[in-house]
This record gives sequence, structure tokens and C-alpha cells, in this order.
Amino acid sequence: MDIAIPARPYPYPLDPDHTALVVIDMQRDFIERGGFGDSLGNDVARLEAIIPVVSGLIGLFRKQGWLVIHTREVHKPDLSDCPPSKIRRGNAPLKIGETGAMGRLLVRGEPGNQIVDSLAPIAGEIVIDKPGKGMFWATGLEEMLKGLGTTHLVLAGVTIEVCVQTSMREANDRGFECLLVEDATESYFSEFKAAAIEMIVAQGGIVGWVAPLAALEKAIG
Ligand code: TIU
Repeated sequence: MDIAIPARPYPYPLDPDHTALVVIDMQRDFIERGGFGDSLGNDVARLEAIIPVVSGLIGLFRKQGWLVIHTREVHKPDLSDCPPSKIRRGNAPLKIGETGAMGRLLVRGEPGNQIVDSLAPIAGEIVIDKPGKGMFWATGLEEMLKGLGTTHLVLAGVTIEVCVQTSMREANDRGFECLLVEDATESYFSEFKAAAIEMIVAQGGIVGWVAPLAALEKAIG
């Protein structure tokens, strides 16, 4: 039986047998000083602040025995999966593949590419390495989720204006019922977070639903 989660624009019908949590790109590259996000000139402390809420959300799913999926934005060491346009983009002092304080930016296996310690995946959880901003491009995730019978996705992670929003829109187009946990996601720009949330819930939930962690905790227990 579905669990009704109080949400915007109306209650989200969470199907406990077919729901997965997707935690997007909570990796050091975006959250700690010296990484890719910092190199782009962003205030990474804004993102670090959501770690306790994301941890609480992961804990809720683990307690229920529900699937937890983590993603990372990652490129191969030879950057063969990174379009030259992506490397060229911007005026950052360090570009993708160049070496910063946490190793090569956005490169597999480097210290900066690890999920922050307090949110580290545990045995049985899935880690998806994605070369794009969206979680479906070149990952096999759609086939994996369909094979598991997953129909509902609860989303968290960073950043809401880039990888989270791209992934949620792509999931919505693929027929997944998506709920974004609003205090378990963050932007480098406060106005972008507010706008992204309004874009998702507008027009009757054109992209999906939004709710705070407390709403899930109260409804699920
Ligand atoms: N720059 C920025 O806001 N985000 C990214 O580049 N990737 C993700 O959002 N993960």
C-alpha cells in the first residue's frame, strides 16, 4: 500500500516496494575546498551544510531496508568519456583532469572523487559513476532500475540546479514518480534553489514532488 507523504504540490504516493533513494554526487569534488566546485569559484560551505540531513535520509532508507543508490560525476583517467566542450568550458584556474588539492578534478579513483566519509556507501548499495550531469547518460541506470521494478525515486544531493535537476527531469521523462527532499539538496546560489523547487512543483508537479525530510520521517517512521 502506498504511503502518503505530505508534499508539494500534493501528497506524494510513496510505494514502499518499488522505491529507491538516489543520492546525487555528494563527493568531495563539489563539497570540500580545493575541488571542482571550489575551482569554479563557488562557496562550497553551502553544500557541506546539508550533510547531516542527507545522512538522516540515508539512515531512514537503510532502516526500512529500501534501496540506496549513490552517484558520482566521474571521468576516466584518459578523459575519453569527457567531451572536449566540457573540459574547455569556463575560466576556472583548474579544469577537469588537472591536479588540485584533492588530486585530478572529477577523475575516477582520485581522493576528490570519493563520496564524503559520513555518507559513504555500505555493502548492498549501488554506486553509479556518471560522465554527465544527468544520471542516465551512459550509465545503464535506467535498465537497472527497470530490472529491479523500481517505479518511484526519492532524490537528494548536489547541486540542485545542475546534476539533481537534470537527473530528476530525465527520470520524470522515463516515467519515474520523483520526490525531491528539499533540505537534502543544495545549490551554490540560494536563489537557484528556490527557483528550481518552484519549477518542479509548478503546473501540478510538472517535474514531480518536493518535501522536507521531516515529512518522510513522520509518514514512514
Ligand atoms: N557545477 C555545479 O553546480 N554542478 C556540477 O558541475 N555537477 C553537479 O551538480 N553534480
